[in-house]
Amino acid sequence: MQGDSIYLHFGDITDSSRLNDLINQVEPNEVYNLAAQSHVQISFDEPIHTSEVVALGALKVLEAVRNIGSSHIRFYQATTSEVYGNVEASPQDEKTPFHPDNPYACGKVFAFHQVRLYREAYGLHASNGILFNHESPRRGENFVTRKITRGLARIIAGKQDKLLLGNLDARRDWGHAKDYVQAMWMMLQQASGDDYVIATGKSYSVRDYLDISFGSLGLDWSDYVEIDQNLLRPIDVSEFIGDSKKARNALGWEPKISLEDLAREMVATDLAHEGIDPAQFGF
Ligand code: F7E
Repeated sequence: MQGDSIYLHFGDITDSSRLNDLINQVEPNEVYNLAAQSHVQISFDEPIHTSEVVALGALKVLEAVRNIGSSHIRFYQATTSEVYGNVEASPQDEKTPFHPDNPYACGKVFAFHQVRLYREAYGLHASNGILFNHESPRRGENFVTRKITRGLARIIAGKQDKLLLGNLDARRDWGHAKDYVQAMWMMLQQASGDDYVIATGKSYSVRDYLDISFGSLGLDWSDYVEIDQNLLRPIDVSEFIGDSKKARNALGWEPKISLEDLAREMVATDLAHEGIDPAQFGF
């Protein structure tokens, strides 16, 4: 597919021969591997598919990059705060031990080490961005922030009465995807590859996110939210909070968008999707 400056090539991350062909054909300067089955709860239901995509998929892209034999290609791997799992240490930084608590996170730990190995063994300019949760109005509808803002907009539109959720006590370090994509790019502009934690350093509960988003429309979420036991995970990480001092010092990166502004942007966008003018609510 061709646009003004974007070419979209189709391919499957689990298909090595296609990846080899594409890397040969495109001859990229930078490769960002963001491909994943990235939903934690789904990874409990589909651990094998998740591992094929998340773990072996990353290795197949690395191999395709190595096979082309071009030393100029720079590689970014989307690693995740999920690699830390329920560790005692808080906040988590690049030295915090990994303790993955779901199949998705196990696959990401495998990929993390492959990236490090390709950097050390083959001299590849390869970086792991250990990104904590990052959200935007484009977030998939089955992740909690978007599920909440979309559900809220549908409640206002009269399309649903209730919002079913799981663990409201979980705490996450949520940032805006726009800030985090900037960090990915910054990593590949460095002289050599490395591993960096990207996080805001602040953690909020799902309850806090409900307060902010429903509160922005003057509503009390407890009038609408019900707990669905099926949405509770076999293990859920109770709190993530990241320390991104290394990225702040080495890359000069810092997050610019607050959780309040992110939630308001998501609420306003979901209202607009329902044909409701967010200005009615003072947005
Ligand atoms: O859950 C709780 C849930 O699915 C956040 C992915 O991008 O970030 C994301 O993983 C929290 C969890 O994201 C519902 O139990 C309550 O404690 O939005 P989430 P996640 O699992 O943190 C990391 C960094 C990644 O790498 C992942 O790929 O919210 N929660 N009720 C719920 N979560 C969902 N999805 N749906 C609920 O109804």
